[in-house]
Amino acid sequence: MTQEPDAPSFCYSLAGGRTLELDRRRPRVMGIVNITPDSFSDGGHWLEPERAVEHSLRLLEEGADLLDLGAESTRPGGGVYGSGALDVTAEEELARLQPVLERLRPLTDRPISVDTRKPNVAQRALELGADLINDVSGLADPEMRRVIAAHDCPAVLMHSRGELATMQSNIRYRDVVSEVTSELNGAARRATESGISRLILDPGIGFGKAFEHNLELVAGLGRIGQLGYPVLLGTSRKGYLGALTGRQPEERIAAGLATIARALGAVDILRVHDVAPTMDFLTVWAAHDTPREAFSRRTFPDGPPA
Ligand code: HH2
Repeated sequence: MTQEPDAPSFCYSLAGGRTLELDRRRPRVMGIVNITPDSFSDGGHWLEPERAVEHSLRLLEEGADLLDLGAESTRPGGGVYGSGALDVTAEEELARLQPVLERLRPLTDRPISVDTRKPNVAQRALELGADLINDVSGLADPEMRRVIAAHDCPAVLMHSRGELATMQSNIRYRDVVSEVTSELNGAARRATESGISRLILDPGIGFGKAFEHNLELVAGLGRIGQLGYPVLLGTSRKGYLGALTGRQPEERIAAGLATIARALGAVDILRVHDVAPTMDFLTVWAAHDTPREAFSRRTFPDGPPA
């Protein structure tokens, strides 16, 4: 994380009257809460509302700057996840999400994002106090754009190509970084024209991307940042890290941290399952740029160690 004096910063006001301050010199950490039976790495762990709330509070205690609640698995089909996630109706998605959001909202002032592709789920989530919407289908649905514009809230616009069920077959790019950047630019323009003024762009790691595309996108993230919006990266526990290391999803923490190391300086939000190790990583990384005398007495009550 180089301390570039001209690193961009953004201050986004949120639907709930809160704010999200972003500073590329110190990316924010978004803790993932999957209220699903079938997410690729933690399906079924937090399906019970009490357990999802407990897990959310734990991630906040570990230092998450914001949370991302998702009640539908979006693991793509056609690749390592076989036929991919099962379709979930809006009713089912809301039945999972609502009790968690209702209990969690009064317990934290940190921003809560909701990961959904469905405008009516987004609408209800915003009424229940969600602060922003994360849409893995890139705000392609005009009704989703209308809901977000009407609530005047920020949105994560993630890149993907094709339908979830088939996007991991027949993947073709000539130059993945240029093509993803240009497609994100087009989608951002459509969103802006629909009245959405605060966007966060995401290359969509693993969504319609082959193994090498994920590596190229992490290394080339700076190009997406040049579009002038904050950038979110979601590599946590993903399949290509398993292909590189041979490890199961929960064992991919170190692999995920390596992707973060590559992205630092070009990313504003890190979407992760493993908040505590990510916080440790960012703290120690940043410490190398901090003069020793600047460490506070809160960090070292007896003064910095010799
Ligand atoms: N990845 C997943 C889900 N939502 N949203 C954004 N913006 N970017 C991502 O990379 C992204 C996302 C997949 O991860 P996870 O939520 O853990 O899995 P599942 O979709 O199986 O619930």
